[in-house]
Amino acid sequence: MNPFIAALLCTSLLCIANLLPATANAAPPIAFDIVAERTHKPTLFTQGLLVDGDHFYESSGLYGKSLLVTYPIAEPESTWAKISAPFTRKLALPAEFFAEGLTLLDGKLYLLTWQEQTLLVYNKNNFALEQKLAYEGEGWGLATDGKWLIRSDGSDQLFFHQAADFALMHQLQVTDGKRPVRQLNELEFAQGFIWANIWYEDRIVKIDPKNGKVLGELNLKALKQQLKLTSSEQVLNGIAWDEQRQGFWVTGKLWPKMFLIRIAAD
Ligand SMILES: [Ca+2]
Repeated sequence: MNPFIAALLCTSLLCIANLLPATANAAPPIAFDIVAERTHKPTLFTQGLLVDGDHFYESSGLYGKSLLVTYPIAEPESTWAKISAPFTRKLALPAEFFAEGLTLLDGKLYLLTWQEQTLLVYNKNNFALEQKLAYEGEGWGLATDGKWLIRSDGSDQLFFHQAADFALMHQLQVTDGKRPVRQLNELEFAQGFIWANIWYEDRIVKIDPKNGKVLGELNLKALKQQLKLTSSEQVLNGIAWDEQRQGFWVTGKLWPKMFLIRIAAD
C-alpha cells in the first residue's frame, strides 16, 4: 500500500477510534449485591433458567445430552447432599434436539431448539410433550412478558411470537447508544424490562421492551472470576427472576454455583 494512503487511513481510523467512546457502552452500570449462593450441577450446559414458586426449571444443551430439569431452590444442609441432590423431575430430549431457551406461560414450558426450528411445548407438572411448533431461524434465549414469547437468535434482534402457534408477530433491534447489541442469549422478563445475557461476555443488559434501548448493564466479571473456571465453554448464561426473593439467580454453562443478586436501591 502507498505509504501516504496508509497514513491517511491510519489517521481516519484514529478519528473513528476517538469518536467511539462517545457512543460505546452508553448504558450505565447497574449496582447490585450478591445476597445468596448455592450449588449448580456442573454437568448442566445451561441454556434457559427460570423460577416458578420454590423450584428452578432449567434447560441444558448439546446434541444427545439435552435435558429439561426442575429442582428445589432450597438446598440440603450437607455438602455431599447438595452435590448429589436429585432433580425433582428430569426429561432427556431426543438426540436430534439441542435444547436452548426456556420459558413458562400458563402452565406450559416452552423450549427452543438451536437449529432444529422446533419449539417444544411441555406440561409444567409432568413434562408431557403437548405440542411441537415450527419456526424459522435459530433459537437461543426465550422469555415471556405474560403475553408474548420473546426469542433471541444470537443477533441484535428480539422476536415476539404469539404463544398459541408461535407465529412471529414483530421484532425489535436492541441498541446501546447508537450501537447494535449482538449475541443476545438467555433472556428474562422482570419488573417491566427484558434482561439478556450477552454470549461470551460477563454482562447482562437491561432492555426497554418498547424501543429496544439498553438502559443499563450488570457486570458479573468479578462473580465469574471467583469460580476459577477452566474451560472457555463455561460462559455466563442463565438468568431467572425470583419474585419471592426479589432478585435474579444467575449462573453459567457448566458452572458449579448459582448466585442470587439483588439490584441496589438508588
Ligand atoms: Ca431466563
